[in-house]
Amino acid sequence: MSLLPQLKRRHFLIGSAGGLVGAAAGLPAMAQEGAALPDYVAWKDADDLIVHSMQTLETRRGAIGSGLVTPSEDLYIRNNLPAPPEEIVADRDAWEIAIEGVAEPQTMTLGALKTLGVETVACVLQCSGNGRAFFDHETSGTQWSVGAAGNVIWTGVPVRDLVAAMGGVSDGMDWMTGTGGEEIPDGVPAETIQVERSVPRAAMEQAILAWDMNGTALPLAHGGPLRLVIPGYYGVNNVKYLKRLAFTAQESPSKIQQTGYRVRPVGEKGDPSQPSMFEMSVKSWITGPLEEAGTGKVQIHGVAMGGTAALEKVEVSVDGGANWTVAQFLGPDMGPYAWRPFVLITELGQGTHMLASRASTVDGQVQPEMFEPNERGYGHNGWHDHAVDLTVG
Ligand SMILES: Nc1nc2c(c(=O)[nH]1)N[C@H]1C(S)=C(S)[C@@H](COP(=O)(O)O)O[C@H]1N2
Ligand SMILES: [Mo]
Repeated sequence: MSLLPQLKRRHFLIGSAGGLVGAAAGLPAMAQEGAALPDYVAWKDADDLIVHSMQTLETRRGAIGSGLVTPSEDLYIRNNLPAPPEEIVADRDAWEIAIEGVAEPQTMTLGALKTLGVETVACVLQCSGNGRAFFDHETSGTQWSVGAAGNVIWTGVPVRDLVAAMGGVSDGMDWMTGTGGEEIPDGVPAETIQVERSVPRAAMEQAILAWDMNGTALPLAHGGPLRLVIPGYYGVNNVKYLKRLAFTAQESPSKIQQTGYRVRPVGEKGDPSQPSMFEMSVKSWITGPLEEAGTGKVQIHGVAMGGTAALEKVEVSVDGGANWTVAQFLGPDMGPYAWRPFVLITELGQGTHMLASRASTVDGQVQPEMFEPNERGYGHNGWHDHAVDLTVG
């Protein structure tokens, strides 16, 4: 099985040919190439997406390109539970949300919420398991390569404004807890499957309750009518179909909080003492060209994110990391939580070149070469595994 890591790292992610190599080698079916889009996301761009399952769709690496904003049609999908029915977005302003753990708790409609304040923020939405496919050990879960991430513009009410309108957070409430609106089937204990996540209370400073994404009403598939968005935090904390926002003394008792999304050594079970997938780290990856290019001038494109801090620079290597050149950012800076497309224009001779990118933040974080494995394959930002082999000639 010594071929396995090689295949996973170098070949399967690059389009359908790689998928066939994987299948022929008897690897588990990682992507249903050509599978039709599920009904609830039928409006998405099938050509730009890999359908891993009904609940998990990934943006193709090449489709990311130099996209400053990820079109909604291309944005990945990750549902832990089946999405709620379309009815919940029929009358958006009638959607109700309970606000708890504040001086004056109340349940209010989305219509009323819209009167409390509004802000627009651009941020990366990224699944904790983005990059999971690059680990050498067998990881359970969707084998995402780079496309469980997108840069999205959200509009909604700042949680700060909401809290201020309700007399402030009650004493001792150290956590901000969001509860998803999926229906829990009868007989199933809610905490076993409910998407309920708690984050440190300080995250309320940048969090918003969003009703609009990329300039249109938030689609059901991405959490409409209302979603908790926490810029700088991994996807799972951005609770969709938000029905409750509570400031709580403890972390949620839900399984997804207590044992899920916990970083631990390979082979170990999740438990609440381990680090949770909260803040994202600095990361970048090449988005093109991915397989072949002609000799001469080439534009090497990619995207880079700082996680919670602004980017300082992105460097690109065309020789597997021996030499690095600072790339040029493309387009406007949309703030510390957004990603920035970059490009390096260079000349390449015939042969195979290993293209890599390495991002750094203004506060000194640098994307590492290697990333230590962890049981569930969370948080991979190692530049080596994210590199691509380009054949020129
Ligand atoms: N209510 C609810 N919120 C949720 C989820 C979910 O299944 N239900 N999945 C989480 C996970 S793991 C991720 S990565 C993101 C995915 O967001 P997207 O489907 O809009 O891309 O939503 C998060 N919020
Ligand atoms: Mo996720």
